[in-house]
Amino acid sequence: MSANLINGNEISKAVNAETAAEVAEIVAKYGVRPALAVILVGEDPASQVYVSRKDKKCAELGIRSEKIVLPADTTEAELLAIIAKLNADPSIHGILVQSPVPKQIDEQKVVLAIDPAKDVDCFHPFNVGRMMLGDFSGFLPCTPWGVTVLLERSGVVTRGKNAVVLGRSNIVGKPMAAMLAAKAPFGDATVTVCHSHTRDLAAVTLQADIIVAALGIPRFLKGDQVKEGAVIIDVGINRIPDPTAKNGCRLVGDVDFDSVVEKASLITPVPGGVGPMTIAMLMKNTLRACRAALKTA
Ligand code: L34
Repeated sequence: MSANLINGNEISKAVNAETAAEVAEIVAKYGVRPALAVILVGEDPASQVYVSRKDKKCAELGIRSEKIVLPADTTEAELLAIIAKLNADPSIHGILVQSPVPKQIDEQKVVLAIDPAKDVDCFHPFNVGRMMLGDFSGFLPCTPWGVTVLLERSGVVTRGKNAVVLGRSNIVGKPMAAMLAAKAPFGDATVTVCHSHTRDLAAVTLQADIIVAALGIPRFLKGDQVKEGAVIIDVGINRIPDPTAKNGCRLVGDVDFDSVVEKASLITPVPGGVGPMTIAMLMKNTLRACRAALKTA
């Protein structure tokens, strides 16, 4: 078998078109424009790319974006002061601090400082807890939510399937596993979470109908670890050296695409898979934040 591609660019475009229509409706009805503050601390080149993509997508959809770029030596107190100001500003509905932040800043403190009502990343324990308890009407974590939308819009049924999540990070693996296992249209799967201490990984992944790879190791998952016909979602975005590329590097996922494509029925590419969905769902969360502020949700 040679897999069909799940086109994240196309699916995100459809989601974004729905968001743009809802934004226009809110502006027309209430005279309020949804607004997102995106804070970037430092000059990490990958983060710069992601943040400017978020900024651009806001503009395209009619969301006001306030991009705040701070120097790499910004103190924790300075950042917390900026967050406090944004929390208090009723014209700002969503606040996001791009991760990772420089090491003098405690990321957990930053997460706790953001008003849960503006936490469009769904990183705050209040929002994580609410989601874990089965309330999916608030914020949802952008990347896992994007994965569920990719599956749904590709016609993949999760109910009763064996889903394996590779990786247990707070931003992807953990919430991904929770969503796939949830009593919900995008859930009802039997979920196994694998990580660096998993024994005989292939024995687990070979049982999987759906695999979500989010461990941050370039081309980790190989074709011989995948069951014939499985659905493969690659969350990884790794930059590896490539002397033939014009900027000297190339993006690869956590899946060894060339070997896995031969076994899978459906597979997401990198780039053009999960990445654009993360941004599309961030836009949706911003809309939810605005609606909640207007009490129209
Ligand atoms: N606070 N930090 C916070 N929220 C987030 O949701 C993120 N993330 C991750 C990193 N730090 C964060 C993102 O935005 C990863 N991430 C992200 C978002 C978008 C894309 C990649 C990562 C993306 O658009 N990827 C393109 C390729 C971009 C490129 O050429 O580098 C793609 O097609 O996959």
